[in-house]
Amino acid sequence: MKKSFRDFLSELEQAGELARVKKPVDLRDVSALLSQSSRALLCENVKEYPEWQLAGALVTSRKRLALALGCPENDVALRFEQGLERLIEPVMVEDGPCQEVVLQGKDVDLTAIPYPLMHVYDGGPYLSATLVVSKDPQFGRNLGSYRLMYRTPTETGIDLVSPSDMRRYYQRQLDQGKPLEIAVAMGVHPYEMLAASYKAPINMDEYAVAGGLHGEPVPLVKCKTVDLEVPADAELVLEGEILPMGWTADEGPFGEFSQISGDVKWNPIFRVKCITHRRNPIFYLLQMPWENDWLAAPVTEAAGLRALRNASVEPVAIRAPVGSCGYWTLIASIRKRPGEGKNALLALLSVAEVKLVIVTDDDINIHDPDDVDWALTFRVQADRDLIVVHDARGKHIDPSIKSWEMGKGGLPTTAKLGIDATIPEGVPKKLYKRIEYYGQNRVKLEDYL
Ligand SMILES: Cc1cc2nc3c(=O)[nH]c(=O)nc-3n(C[C@H](O)[C@H](O)[C@H](O)COP(=O)(O)O)c2cc1C
Ligand SMILES: [Mn+2]
Repeated sequence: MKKSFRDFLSELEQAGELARVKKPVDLRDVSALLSQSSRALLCENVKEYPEWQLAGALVTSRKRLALALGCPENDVALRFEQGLERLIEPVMVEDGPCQEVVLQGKDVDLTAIPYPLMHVYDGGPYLSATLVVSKDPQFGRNLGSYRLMYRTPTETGIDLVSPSDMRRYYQRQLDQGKPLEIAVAMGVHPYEMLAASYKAPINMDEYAVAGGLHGEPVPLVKCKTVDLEVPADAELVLEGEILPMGWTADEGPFGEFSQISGDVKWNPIFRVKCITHRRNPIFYLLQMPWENDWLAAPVTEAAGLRALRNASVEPVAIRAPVGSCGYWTLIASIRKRPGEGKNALLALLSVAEVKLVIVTDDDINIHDPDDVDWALTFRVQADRDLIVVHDARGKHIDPSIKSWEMGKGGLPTTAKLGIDATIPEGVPKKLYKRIEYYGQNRVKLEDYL
């Protein structure tokens, strides 16, 4: 059986990485509780929402990310890449627990779902652990993760500013004055969250990526009111359409995955026609920035590995540091042939909106920031080893690109920097021979303690 969201919670608990909160919790206090917890939390008793439990802080450390992916901590990127290499198509099933309860018409009420205001200054409560399904007549089915801001009991905003497949799907409907149908599944396994946030080519169905990560097909059920399919084992699903109104409604502010309290944006509105969920569902509250950043890292890293291999450069390790939100920086070590430090920079700078890339040789442990600093210190000559790219695609929420100066719907650009911290061509490797201690292999400290 494919692993579900609940299976992941059990795995966390078995690894001692999940705490159960049994005392009744006021929804308004959940955000602070999650932010203080070193473990994942499952709130079993949410005041005024007797049907629901609430889970959060599930993937807020490398350890729990590795647990989600079932691999050692430093192998996360390689494990994700493996999943991408064995795409497995989903299967349709007749029914699933995500439709045990079906609410339509007057029963559609977003206030019945326990989702609190998360960050001070947010424009409203947000649904952020979303797997959003859509379809395009030409490009087929698509998954993405998109946040939804509460507006009314049947409407939310949707953040659809950055260039993405779904933004393009929506634009194509909008050009014909039509809405875009979407289904939003929440409480799905991290593999499905990762697949949704992976930037697959536009004509690729990301359910096959989720299948590849699971190693088996994802069972899907047909939605009740839209022509879309959602994971049968999801906790909660919203069905409806993004209205053909363009980027005209204010959405935000939101505590962004950049750690910054973001600005108001202009976005369309999502109208909910139907809500389905499990009996006694678990609501997944995904807070910014750490949970988003840890989920973003393997996606950025795997895209980097692919870019390197396409450029016929051999990667050894890669890391998207969580300090750069798992998104803006890539540090990679390679097995270099002459000139490939620069080839690697060019390949990695092409990944999404990555704006800083550091490339080292394979003797550098890129998971150790001190080792990276050492390479930067002794292998870089700034007049030779930097590449600066002007006016590449940027991302709004980076304040340094001044996107606030642009009008509604505008898309910003950014400069990109690559640093080749591999041993320069012509400098003998032996000049980097590290210190060895006399007797190092013979003498054992434990024999003396
Ligand atoms: C938790 C989470 C929340 C996200 N929220 C948004 C969002 O609100 N807006 C957005 O444009 N991208 C968001 N992303 C990134 C997109 O999901 C990502 O770019 C994805 O590849 C888009 O898929 P698509 O291009 O196939 O539509 C989020 C990612 C994660 C992991
Ligand atoms: Mn896509």
